[in-house]
Amino acid sequence: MIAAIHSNAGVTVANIDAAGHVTGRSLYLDDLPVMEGTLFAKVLDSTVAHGTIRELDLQGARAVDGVVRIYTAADIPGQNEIGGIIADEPLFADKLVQFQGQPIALVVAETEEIAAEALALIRVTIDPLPVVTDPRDAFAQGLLLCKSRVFQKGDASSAFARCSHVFEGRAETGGQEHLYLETQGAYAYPTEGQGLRIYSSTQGLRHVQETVAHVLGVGMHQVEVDVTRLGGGFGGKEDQAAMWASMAGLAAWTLRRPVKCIPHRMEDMRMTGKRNPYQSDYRIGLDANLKIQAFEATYFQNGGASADLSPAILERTLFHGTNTYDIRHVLLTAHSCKTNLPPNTAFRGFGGPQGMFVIEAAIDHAATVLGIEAAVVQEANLLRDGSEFAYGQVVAGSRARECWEQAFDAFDIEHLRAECAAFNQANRFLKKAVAVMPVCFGISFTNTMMNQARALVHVYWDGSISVSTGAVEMGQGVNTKMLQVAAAVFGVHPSRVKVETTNTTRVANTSPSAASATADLNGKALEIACKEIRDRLDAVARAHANSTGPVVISNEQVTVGGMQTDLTWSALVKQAFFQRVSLSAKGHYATPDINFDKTIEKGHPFAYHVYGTSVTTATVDCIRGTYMLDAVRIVHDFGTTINKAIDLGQIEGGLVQGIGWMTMEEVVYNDAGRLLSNALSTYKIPDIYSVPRIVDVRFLETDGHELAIKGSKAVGEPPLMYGIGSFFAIRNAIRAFNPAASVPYSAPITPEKVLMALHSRKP
Ligand code: LUZ
Ligand code: MOS
Repeated sequence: MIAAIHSNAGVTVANIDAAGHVTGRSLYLDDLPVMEGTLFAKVLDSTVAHGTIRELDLQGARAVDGVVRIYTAADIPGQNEIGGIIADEPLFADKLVQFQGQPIALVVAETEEIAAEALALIRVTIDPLPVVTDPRDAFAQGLLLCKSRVFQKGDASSAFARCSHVFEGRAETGGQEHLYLETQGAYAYPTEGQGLRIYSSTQGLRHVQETVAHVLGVGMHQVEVDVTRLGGGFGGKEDQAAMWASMAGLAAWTLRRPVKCIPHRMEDMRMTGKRNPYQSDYRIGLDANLKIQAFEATYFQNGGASADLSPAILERTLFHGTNTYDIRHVLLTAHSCKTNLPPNTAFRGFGGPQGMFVIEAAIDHAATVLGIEAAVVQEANLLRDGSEFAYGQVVAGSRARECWEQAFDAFDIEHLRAECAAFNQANRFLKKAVAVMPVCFGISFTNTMMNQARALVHVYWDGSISVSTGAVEMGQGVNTKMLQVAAAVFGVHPSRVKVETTNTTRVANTSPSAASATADLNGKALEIACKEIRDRLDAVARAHANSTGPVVISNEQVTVGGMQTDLTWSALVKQAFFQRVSLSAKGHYATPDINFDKTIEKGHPFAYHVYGTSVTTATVDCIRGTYMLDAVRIVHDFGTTINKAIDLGQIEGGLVQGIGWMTMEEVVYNDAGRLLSNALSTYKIPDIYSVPRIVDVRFLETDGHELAIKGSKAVGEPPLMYGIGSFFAIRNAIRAFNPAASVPYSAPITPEKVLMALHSRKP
């Protein structure tokens, strides 16, 4: 892998988790020492996608030796309700089941094997009802999870009449299984005096805490949630961790014994929701200069059986419906459709990628018919400062053109195209093509309220430092970034700093670690807390040096007013302690200047946007329908990165995950709502062989953004959308073989679809 890095950013600290991960010492949920008396819980889920439960016979299961208790909806002391945004999701199906995989009962036993044995003895009789799996069908039947939304700018319908070229069509994208290496799970144990502590594999501690409290009918203060780290989340554990925690919590609470509830891979795959599949209609109008004058899209989101996060995901689809283009007349309509599938949920990009694919399909459609490169249309329409998004935010600090131009320069795209043309001349059955994918992603939770975070910092009197924030480490390196922030404020060596587990008792009311905003929000809160302690220490240092000058702590040495003192970091801390100065502080941060008014669908919801451009080269084997990605070359707007190695890892991981979504990961349910791609034998994710042969990431050097932590722009989700380029590169290669090929805008573009397209003729 080639990584040409251009940045003058500061010292890179190695990921503090790296050694633990490669030596197997890092602790995950299932590695916690098992407490004596621990019970094991297993979920019985519905094998019918829609129906009414006529009979639930627990007799046989109850009789199994070692079964402690079996829970159903009737056994819930509080509310049988776990919905995050809308209260439409029962923990256990009561009368009605609405998807295959929906929990009906929970068996709690002395061992996991006993629980599994008992599970098999439960008899459920369900009278089937009609099953809907297709979002357009659901829409036609009026089955919606929430109110439909419309983003509007200008007057699209009349603008089309003035356009020289108008194209319309359909685009669809599939679901995506999160496939975090660590499955979902929770370990709950009762604490003294009606308390409960829950170790959860979750991105969203507050949601777990409030859901468990709600299910038990107690206050949030009685439920403590603790997270060391996750073996991946990708959005799948933003809200859907609450179910497993509620199961373990319910049993631990009522039995007053520790209870573990960790699903196996196939249980996890069939019971949890995935990325929302979308089906969409588009209409695009261009003038004679290829400026997009009007764009219209209608999105049918497949939400599954309950709202979960789908209403918020729907919103982000609308925010990113015009990707990185300046379009005068826009009309975007989004419907969240209720189907009999597991509730679909957050997945890296959160509806943004689904929206961006549609406009990229529309542009590609226009370019195909006009006989030009899509890049010509893309370039003619890139955002400029002063452009206005359909949602009213005015573009400032756009890097869209810089990224685009630097990509064309650095990677010599004309030369890449010429190489492809020469190769295609020389090869009859192998065809190569290039596609360019510019990306613009908004940073902030679209729900303004969620853009807040807190941190708690203790400096111990030996000079070591304890840092707690609301950030959850899930492989993205956020703990390393938090450590860097604290070490920088105090001017100490990073080894002085311990980043603690994420815990609701130390840091309350966390927003989930999501929306690419975790390092920004928690880093800013942490900086505030650290600076408060630093200010107190500075006062002590000034008094000691008898000076009013500025205090600098660097390499643990204290300088006041430019004069070296006899104080080291630890001597200063000790002196402050002896003077009874507080060495602890709490920081609170709320992103300034953001707002959004849903009644008019206008505002300034994002702190800033992240930009980038990828250039993908693909080779298609026109006999087999297989393909290979030769190279993905990227210019990405990192700002002033705080940690190059970690940010590069996020780009590479996001890119490959996006490629997987676009080309090979196919979530398949049959008409009865049964998940067919229910294991790793039937669900293909990218492996080392499907990674592009060349991944070349260039850091666009910019001043960053004041709302980004230390100017280091958010990097979690934006790179996933570079993967969209792989769809279009493959599509272009197919058309190099067969210029009349019909290649529907239907992702993933699997080898089967490629083969069909290669030998198709336009309808
Ligand atoms: N989660 C969420 C997200 O609740 N709101 C968001 O805007 C968001 N964006 C991206 C990923 N997760
Ligand atoms: Mo996410 S999709 O940022 O949990």
